[in-house]
Amino acid sequence: MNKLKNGILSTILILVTVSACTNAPIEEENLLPVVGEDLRLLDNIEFDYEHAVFDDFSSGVDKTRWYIGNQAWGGNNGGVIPANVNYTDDGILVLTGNGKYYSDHDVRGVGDVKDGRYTGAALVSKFKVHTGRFEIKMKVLPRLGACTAFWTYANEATSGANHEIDIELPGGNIDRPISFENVLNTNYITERFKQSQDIKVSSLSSEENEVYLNDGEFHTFGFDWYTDPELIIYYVDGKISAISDVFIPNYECRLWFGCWFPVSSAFVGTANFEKDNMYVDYVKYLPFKNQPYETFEPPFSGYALDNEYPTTPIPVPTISKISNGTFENLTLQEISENTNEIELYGWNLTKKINEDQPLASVIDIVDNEGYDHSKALLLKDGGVAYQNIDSIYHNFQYDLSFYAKGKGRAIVSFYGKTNTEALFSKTININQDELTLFSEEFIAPEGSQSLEIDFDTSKENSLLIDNLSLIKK
Ligand SMILES: [Ca+2]
Repeated sequence: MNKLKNGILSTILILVTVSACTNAPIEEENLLPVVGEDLRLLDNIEFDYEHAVFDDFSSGVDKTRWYIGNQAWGGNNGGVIPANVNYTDDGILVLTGNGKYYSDHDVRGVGDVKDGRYTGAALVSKFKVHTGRFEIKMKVLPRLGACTAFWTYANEATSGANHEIDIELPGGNIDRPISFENVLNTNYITERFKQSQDIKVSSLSSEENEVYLNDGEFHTFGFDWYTDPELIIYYVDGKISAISDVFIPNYECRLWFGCWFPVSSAFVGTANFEKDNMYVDYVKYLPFKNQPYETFEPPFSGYALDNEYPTTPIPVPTISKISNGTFENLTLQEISENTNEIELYGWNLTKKINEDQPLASVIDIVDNEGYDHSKALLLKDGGVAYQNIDSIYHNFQYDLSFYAKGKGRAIVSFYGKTNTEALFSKTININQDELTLFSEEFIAPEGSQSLEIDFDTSKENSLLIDNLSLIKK
């Protein structure tokens, strides 16, 4: 490996020397690409179009091409499961992640968490891959705590070889804060020998445009994997995001992509959400000709049966960023006398500081009084409910709606890196005899990282709330 690395360095030195002697302009195509440039192939590299793979999932998941993962890795999660794999009429693959506040219990995990929380979805290639260009066009799962990833993987237990190239989001676990402004590019040859690069994508352009990779748009992510010279060139939307020339894999492997829930919050944060999706437009693999690799049969087990593949398309899902806004699956357990705040599947239920009544007297989940005789949240005499939503950035636009009855307030606040002072706040006063629909539009101000919605009521008033939704436009 060092030999090849030195080879690259001496090539650069020779070019610099020659140009210095002749005073001629450096011919760009002879130099290695650099971070921030547009993606291009190294000189004298050709694609092997005959063995290329392109899948736009227009008719769902092709059984001849893909395994659907049904397995878990790491701990404290529910793994990746076939029930979380779907596709839409217009050929978009929908990979669902159920977070910490998932309350439906209509899917079951295959990891050590069984109740459906922390379950993701992944596809794994039945075909083997080696060097070449790997590309995915996707919308990332837009919340912290779920890792959206596109990776090659070959693990050999006997030798300890772990040949892996990863694109992972959100980034920021090295440079902080964890956010969708960053992407993580990592390559391994063993679990220990790896290079991980954490890139703020806006830094790739001199124009300093803000880039938030969870902005609801499709983005293209990929890497060119060379073994001669040993080099991986990672890119986002056609711009080179990172280059690695150490720990370059050379085993044949499988191509994976999906979303999953890492045990450590230090990696991609905490999954403080109910449900959200990753969407995949296409996956592309263009092998390179004449690049050496080790033939290898990557062991693989833990996948869906043929009858577990999705068979009918689903409509494009609408995801509310508010967890459990219908209150249907929520039940209040007995609240002890001196408890002042409880957390219930995304909702923080508390009371005003000067309220002397016990918490159980000022908050409740009530049957039959909500929208269409469903469950609803009841606050009275200083009862307070609030919920935080992460990964909300400058200029993101939302439609907020909810039903309310009674007297109280809703306050929507946008926060930056700390939750001490709001960047922008709006109060919606509620005073209704009947359950009434409230709707508001919001645009996140500059510096936003999160949003909080608070409901409160005052002494001798009560407020009933149901069907909250916050939809990103
Ligand atoms: Ca309800």
